[in-house]
Amino acid sequence: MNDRTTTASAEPGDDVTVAGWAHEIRDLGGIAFLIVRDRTGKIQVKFEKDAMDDDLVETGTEVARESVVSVSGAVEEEERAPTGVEIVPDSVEVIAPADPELPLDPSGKVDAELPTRLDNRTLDLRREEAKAIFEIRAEVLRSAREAFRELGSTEITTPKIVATGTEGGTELFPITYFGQEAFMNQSPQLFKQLMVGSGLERVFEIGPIFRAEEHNTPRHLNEATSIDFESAFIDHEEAMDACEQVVRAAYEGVAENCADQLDTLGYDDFEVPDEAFPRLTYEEAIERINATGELDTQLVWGDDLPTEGEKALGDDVGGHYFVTDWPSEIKPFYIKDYDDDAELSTGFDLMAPDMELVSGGQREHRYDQLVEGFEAQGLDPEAFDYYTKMFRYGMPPHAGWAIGGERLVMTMLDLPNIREAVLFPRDRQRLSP
Ligand code: ATP
Ligand code: AMO
Repeated sequence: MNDRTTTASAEPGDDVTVAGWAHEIRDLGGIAFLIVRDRTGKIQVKFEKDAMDDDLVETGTEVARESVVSVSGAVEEEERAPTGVEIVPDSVEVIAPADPELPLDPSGKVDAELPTRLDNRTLDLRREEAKAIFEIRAEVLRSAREAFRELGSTEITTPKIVATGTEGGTELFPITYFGQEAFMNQSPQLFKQLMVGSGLERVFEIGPIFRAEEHNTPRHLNEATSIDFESAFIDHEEAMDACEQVVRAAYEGVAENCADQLDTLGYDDFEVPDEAFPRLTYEEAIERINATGELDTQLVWGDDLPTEGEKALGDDVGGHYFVTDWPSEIKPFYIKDYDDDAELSTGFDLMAPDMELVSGGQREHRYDQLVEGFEAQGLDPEAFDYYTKMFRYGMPPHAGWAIGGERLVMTMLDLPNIREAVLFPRDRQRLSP
């Protein structure tokens, strides 16, 4: 198969072998066409029944759709062919026949429900639209990595089996680790912080996070991809600058390198956000939400922003925006409060625009205050000794954030369900494939 040509590179005058899937067969009587599809596109194979060997015609025109085939022959110019060229075959081989009963139609002519698609993801990803999402997702990760490199940060990978949680006790998946209780990690938070005190200073990680989320919603997963950044010697304002740079780079990468995929998905107006993302304080955010009149009860200081509130404010602002200066009590222990106001935290969220895309903040790097913060949130500082003790040996001021990778793709492409952006989603009902 090494002398195989892709369908996209078959040129008139060439003698080629293409291999791919039997996408469609059109039998018009005296003439029949087999459309072969591979990752680069499709090509028409022409069978003139009277002029060709019967076995060849039979193999090429009676093959079950979605079988894997290999076709050898001459490429000819043909303006009636969908791509302007076609293959006149001298051999057709069925390499792997498909069952004639397919669980879904990869040509996309018959719509399938999301659960059916997810149960048969391999077939689903033969559809151009589904495939385009994952090509775009790959470009998002590639351009994020490049932006992290421009920021001078080093890629790290941290353990996913851990002894303690960080993002709230109820959302942990417990596992048994050689007879000891352990958990799937909810966030690389503590490890990335430990790295800012190492010689690396500025790090990023793109990896899985695990959350036993209570709710089955279109924007929550139980296994998600976190795009984390953490840097020594920056404050929360600079962390927001870096966050904006990475999010923008992802949009730019997609705009520059995924024109075909955007076209397949029907986006003729894909826009890279051009304005700086506005930074609203939490206080301004609740005032503006209250002013929309969309909520039954008015929000007061200390309330978390409810989903309807986020939607109302997202409609009001219209694009990405940060919410800053949150009440300390609703942000995690590792976020630093303002030095002159212990009620006010340096934590921030980035909204996109009606869903949280990023959380971050400046971190508490002072040992005594960090330990007090654990106690205030009812956590046992002893259990986190592996983390806190490093704060006794020279931990610089630092800040960072995490972007939800699937939410980035979802909000960028306006996907109705986050599962569209995951190959094999994990949710309350779904543990396989
Ligand atoms: P039949 O006798 O059954 O009509 P035929 O061998 O006479 O078949 P044509 O009349 O040449 O075939 O073509 C049938 C249809 O296929 C026509 O609509 C024609 O436009 C189309 N067609 C013919 N050749 C090609 C080709 N190479 N690519 C795309 N369409 C083609
Ligand atoms: P947070 O818990 O807000 O912050 O998570 C960061 C981002 O990850 C995404 N996300 C999810 N996406 C899909 N399904 C989920 N269940 C899910 N949970 C989170 C969201 C969210 O904004 N340690 C902090 C980050 C930091 O401060 O650096 C953290 O994990 O897009």
